[in-house]
Amino acid sequence: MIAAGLQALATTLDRAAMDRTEIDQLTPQHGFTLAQAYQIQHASIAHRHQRGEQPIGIKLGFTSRAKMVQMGVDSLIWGLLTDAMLREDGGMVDLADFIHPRVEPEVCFLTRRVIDRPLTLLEAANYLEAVAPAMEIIDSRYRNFKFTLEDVVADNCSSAALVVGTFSDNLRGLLNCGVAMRFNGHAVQLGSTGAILGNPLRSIVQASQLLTQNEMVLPAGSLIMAGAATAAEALTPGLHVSTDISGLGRVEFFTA
Ligand code: OOG
Repeated sequence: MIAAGLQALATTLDRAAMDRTEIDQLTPQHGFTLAQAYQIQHASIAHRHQRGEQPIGIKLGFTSRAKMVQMGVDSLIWGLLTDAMLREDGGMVDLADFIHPRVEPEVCFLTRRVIDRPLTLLEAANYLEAVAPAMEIIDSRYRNFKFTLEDVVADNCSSAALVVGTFSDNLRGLLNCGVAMRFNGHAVQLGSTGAILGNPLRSIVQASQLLTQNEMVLPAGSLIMAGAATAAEALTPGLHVSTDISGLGRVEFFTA
């Protein structure tokens, strides 16, 4: 597919996100490669930057078996985060901002040093300032939340919003922390941080490799969302949504 075609698909996805309207999957009609899907993703996020949104970091997806099984996809993916996606810890999230939002429990890292080369697992913690419990709100722009790997990558990996809790420096205690996501106090997903690549610090290693392959540099002070520890849950209005991660604390929001 030629560059103009990729640009047109990027505009279609950006509009679907801005207008909160679902669209048909793109690959059946337009058939693009994974490398082209990332070009579409970057062109689509460039529209956001042109509107004044600031880059704040990156997210990884499908870093846990639970998520791969839920969505029928088996490769790690990554997307770009902007400041307009941030929601307040403890605040109200208006579901009118989304098409068919789902929430998933994650850990979020804050980087301390620029990441400009592939890191080893031993090095990863030295590049980090802090870690926080977090939740990601995903909102596929595709009808019925159904997609191929190429489709979801082009759609910035379903990124829609994120809520980040309080940062701490507990960076080396993340191997097997209990994760409990609750709706109105009832557990809806239970898991462990170990579900994220066996050790969430591996998401830093993966992120550093992906960035280097794409000749991108992640500035110090960036966020890295490590990917969901459990399957995602559909959001409805009137919920108090909380995630507790042992050793990291709680992150929460309300839906309207
Ligand atoms: C794609 C995004 C997956 C994760 O944490 O695994 C993801 C999706 O499920 O729509 O963000």
